[in-house]
Parts: sequence; C-alpha cells; structure tokens
Amino acid sequence: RLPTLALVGATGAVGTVMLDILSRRENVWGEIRLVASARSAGKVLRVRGEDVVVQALAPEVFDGVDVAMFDVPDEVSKEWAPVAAARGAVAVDNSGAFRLDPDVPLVVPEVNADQVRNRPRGIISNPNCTTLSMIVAIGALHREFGATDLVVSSYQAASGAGQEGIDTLRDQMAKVAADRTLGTEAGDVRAAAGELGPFPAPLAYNVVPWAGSLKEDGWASEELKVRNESRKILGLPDLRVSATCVRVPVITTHSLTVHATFSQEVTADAARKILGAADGVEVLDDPAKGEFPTPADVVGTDPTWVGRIRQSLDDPRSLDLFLCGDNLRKGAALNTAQIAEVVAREFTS
Ligand code: 11C
Repeated sequence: RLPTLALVGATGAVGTVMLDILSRRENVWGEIRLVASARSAGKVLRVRGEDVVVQALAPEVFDGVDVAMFDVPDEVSKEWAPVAAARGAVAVDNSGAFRLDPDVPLVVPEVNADQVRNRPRGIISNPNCTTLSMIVAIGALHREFGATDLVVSSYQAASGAGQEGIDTLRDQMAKVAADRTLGTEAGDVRAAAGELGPFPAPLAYNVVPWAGSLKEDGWASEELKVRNESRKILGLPDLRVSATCVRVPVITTHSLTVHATFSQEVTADAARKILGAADGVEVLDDPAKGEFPTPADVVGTDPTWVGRIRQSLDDPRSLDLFLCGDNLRKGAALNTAQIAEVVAREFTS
C-alpha cells in the first residue's frame, strides 16, 4: 500500500516549496494531509493537482499517518514530533530541535542514507540549510580524499529567515531603490531602509555578518550548526571546522566559499572529476568564459552547484571552492522529501 504523509507547516516558506516538490516528484504517497497552526486551518492548498483543506495541528491528525514531515519552528517540532512518533508515524523534522540528539539520525540521502533506519525515537532530522548547501559536494570529496579541515564563509539569503526575512528585504529594497544618492555616507542606508525585521542591520545595499543567535565566545548559532552538523553527517566527530556566516541581499539560495583540506593531495581536475560524477552535484567552472554558479542563476533548481575549484597555492592537500544551493529546496524541503521517500520505500518494498 502507498503510505500516508502529513506535512506540518504547509503554509510557511518551506511548506510552500514542499507542496511544489511533492507535486513534481514521482508520487510515492497515498493520502497527503496538510497541517498548520489553528490560524491557517480551513485554507485550501493545491498539491499533486488536487485541492486539500489544511487541518489544525492536533494529536488526532497523526492517526493513520506513516510519515510526518515538520517544517515549523524548533519549539513546535520539539513538542509535536514526539506526538507524531507516539502515534506511529516516522517524523522527519526540518527544525534544529533534534539534530544533535544521538538517538536521532541527521540525514542527507546522497551522503548517509544508511542512517535512516537508525531511529530509536522514530524521528529523523534534516540538516540546517547552510550545512545542506555544501555537504553533498563536500561528502563526495570526503569519500574520495578524506576531509580533515573545513574553513567556511557563507553568503546567506534572506529567505533563510523565513517569510519575514523575504518581506523585510523586499520592503527595504523598495525603500532605498528610488534614492540614487544612498550608499555614500555612513548610516544613510540604515536611515532609509526602515524596519530591520529578523536582521540586526539593514540588508538592502549591505552585507550583515550574523545569522542565528549569540552563543559562547562570540560564535553565532548558525556557525556552530555548520560545524556540529557537518561532523555528524560525515561521521567525523573530530573534523576541524571554522565558519563565518554572513547574510547578503539575495532572496533565495545560499552561497558558500569553502577551503577544504584532505588527508592526501587533491588536484582541481581530480576534484572536478569526482564532483562531476556525484549525485546531486553540478559543476559549473570555466572562469575564462565567466562560468561559475551565482544564486540568481541557480535559484529554483535542485542540485548543489560548484565552481571556482582551485588547488590551494600553499597546500596541495587543500581545495578552494564556491558553492550555491537553493536553501528552500535542497536546503530544506527537497532534502526532507528525499528522506521521507527513503522511509516510504520501507512500506512498499
Ligand atoms: C538561515 N540557515 O539561513 C538559517 C535558517 O536551523 O534550520 C534555518 C535554521 C535552521 O537563517
């Protein structure tokens, strides 16, 4: 029989992309239930070409559900993913609530699909979108060359901060666009941009070296997620990782530079060959022709895009790379859908 799926958070920024993904991918589901907060209950959304009425989140919505995907804030997942699991569903959670729980696998199907069955709590976690925007490519390189160190800088899109992030950037851009004198004096953009929304500084005409909340010793939570989640996904608890996370005025698609060191020498050509053959990775790397990925060119696509592949000038075991990944697709909804499909196969095979 085809398994029943519940999508919790169907009306949010990631939930909206999930409806599109569920409608386009091979259909492995029987019933699909759409669930959201009481405020959104009764809305009608389209999935797989059918109208579906959104139900309010309640324990009963999980009765008869085989897989429940959660695209909701941490505190909602923390409370409700165990409720779904207790009612017999496998919960696939896109929040940060369970990612580092040793009894919850953190899965990227191209890298560690085998971990899906290792779920004593009935919960599987989906990584953070920044980690996901690089880890398929880094995982492929690691399999071949053995990763030891990652130095990462991110260029994160506004939609990483949800619909409020998108709305804030669009509002700020509209406010600053008409005045062609802005960006020439300290504070002129800040004065014109209006509400800061979820960002600590204006994002229009700017870059903001901050994502997430303040943790010990000045680290941002997002930077620690990149470190901790990369270690767990790659199965390398001692991997040395240093990340600096920066928000840029892009609507959707996170970009990253990565300086990756391996246990053996790696040439740029060898890396291009491995990445070119890896599932879920596209190489676009011909700077002489102006060819490299940019967020504006790859948004809305599924793969992790890699370009600017160079062997480090000072260490033949290190590579420098530029990567882009749609933070709402592979960075969130697509990876969750892929995990759920791996679980769905347990019901049909
Ligand atoms: C951002 N990556 O771009 C974050 C949002 O842990 O799932 C996702 C937070 C998370 O702001």
